Amino acid sequence: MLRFLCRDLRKQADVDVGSHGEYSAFMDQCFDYDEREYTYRVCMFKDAKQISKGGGSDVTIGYWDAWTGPSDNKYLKMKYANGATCWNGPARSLTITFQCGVDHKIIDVREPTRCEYSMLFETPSACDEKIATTIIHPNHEEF
Ligand code: MAN
Repeated sequence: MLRFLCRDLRKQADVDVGSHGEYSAFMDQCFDYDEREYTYRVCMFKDAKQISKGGGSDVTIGYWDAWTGPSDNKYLKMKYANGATCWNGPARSLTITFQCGVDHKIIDVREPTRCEYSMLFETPSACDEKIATTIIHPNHEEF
């Protein structure tokens, strides 16, 4: 029992949940988005799936990989990679872009390039960096 607890704690400690822990609320959370053909489900820091509404088995579109935002805003994007391989194509992958908003929810899912999915996700966690900057450095001129 204790061994399992330790393992879970270690697993959580290994995950990068933001420079101020702002994405810790995502731990063990899954989110769904329905579109015409599929439901997309992302389980944060774990995997992402494309679930067919017309039956058929779920397709994994990626496993948790890394934060991939630009160097000055690393926590803007995250990537799920090495999903089920497309016929004649690459392994499926998903990039999530976060935007500051009131709720934790998926706003949109697209497949701009075949088997490369992109998701727009609204969350208060993405507002944190700006807030922290304002509080810690209220007046940049002083520095
Ligand atoms: C399935 C889905 C699509 C993908 C094709 C590629 O139909 O996973 O999103 O483009 O396979 O063959």
